Amino acid sequence: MRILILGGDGYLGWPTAMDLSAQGHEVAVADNYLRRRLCLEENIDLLFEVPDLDERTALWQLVSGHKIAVYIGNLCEWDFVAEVFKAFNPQAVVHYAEQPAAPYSMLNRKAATLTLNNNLSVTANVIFAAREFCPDAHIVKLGTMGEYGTPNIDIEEGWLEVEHKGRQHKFLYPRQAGSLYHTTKIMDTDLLWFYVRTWGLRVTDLMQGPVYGLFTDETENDERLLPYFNYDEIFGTVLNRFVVQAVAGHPLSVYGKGGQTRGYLNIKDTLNCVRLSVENPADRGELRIFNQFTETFSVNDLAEKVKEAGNQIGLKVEIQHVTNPRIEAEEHYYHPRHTGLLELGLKPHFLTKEVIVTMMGFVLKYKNEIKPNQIYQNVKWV
Ligand code: USQ
Repeated sequence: MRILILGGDGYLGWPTAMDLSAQGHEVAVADNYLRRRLCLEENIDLLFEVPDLDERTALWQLVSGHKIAVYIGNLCEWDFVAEVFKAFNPQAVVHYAEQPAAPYSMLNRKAATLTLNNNLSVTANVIFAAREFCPDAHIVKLGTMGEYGTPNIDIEEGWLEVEHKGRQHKFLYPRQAGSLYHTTKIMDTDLLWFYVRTWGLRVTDLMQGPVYGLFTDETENDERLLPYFNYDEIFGTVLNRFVVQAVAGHPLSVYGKGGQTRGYLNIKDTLNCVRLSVENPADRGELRIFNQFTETFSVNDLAEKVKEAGNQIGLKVEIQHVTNPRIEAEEHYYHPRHTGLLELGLKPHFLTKEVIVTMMGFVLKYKNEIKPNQIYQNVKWV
């Protein structure tokens, strides 16, 4: 298939591009390096530098023999979007091209406005481009489990059958997010659902939990192909942060009581979920929703796992409960369903001690590059 990956420079976009290309699909990536620019502006350092898309795709062609086309430009601008869709004529579009960090969206008004404008404009442009240039193409959109929040009832897979005064109707499952970033994902889902109903688009919305890890089949043997690895408060996800903190000898930063529970997945499973979705498309006029995670853990569970793994390789790991900078429930019910992707054939990679030890072994090589001032950046929800 011809698969266009929007946000192809990112933590997940680049590994997805290589994975689909390795399966023999014809892949193109589009990106404007927004994440790199925001990191520079906020003085955020990555654990290691990563080459730009021209260099990465050249390297990929060298090691795999597969070519990935690169389009550099801003997907908020219609002319660029139109040019890419006309030139590549995709059969599937994987849409990662969003400002992806909850803390960044809560930094200040400018960051909030950028998140709103960027995320909603790109989604709208993807919808308009699909309709105009490739109405049969399948849009695979990265949403987030955070759209649902932490309700006191079971979370269904996208939809809820509601009975009211003796009558029944199926609605999108109620959404109540915990950050502006997560709220833009709710708005994306609403936009997609409106245009699925109105124009009969073909859409899969993936409600993804926090991702951890670095290594995929394509990067395991060549570290030059690795994705970004953020461990800072703004762009780093919790398990990746804990691994770096453990290696640096910094206490693990558990926010508040640490009972916050989420659905997590290994980066390898992100790629598998996206591939399964692309290769088994939604129907025309269907908004298909999958909850994309493999296991649920509280922050306390993760901290304990990282501590145990660290101890196994001789690291002294402390856990510290710090004041929670976020507004979120710290003890709550959490029971989300996640059967759709398993039914499509997903074989999960679970979070074992070995997985954490392997990550630590890699991060240890960069121990001297870790900057403790990145760990807290003082972003507060209030
Ligand atoms: N947390 C800590 N200590 C830390 C960092 C985080 O206790 O040092 C807690 C947070 O308060 C939260 C949980 O760990 O309760 C997860 O935080 P996170 O930063 O790993 O994840 P989050 O901000 O929710 O966002 C990440 C990705 C985002 C994706 C989302 C999936 O950055 O792109 O959409 O995970 S989900 O959380 O399921 O909505």
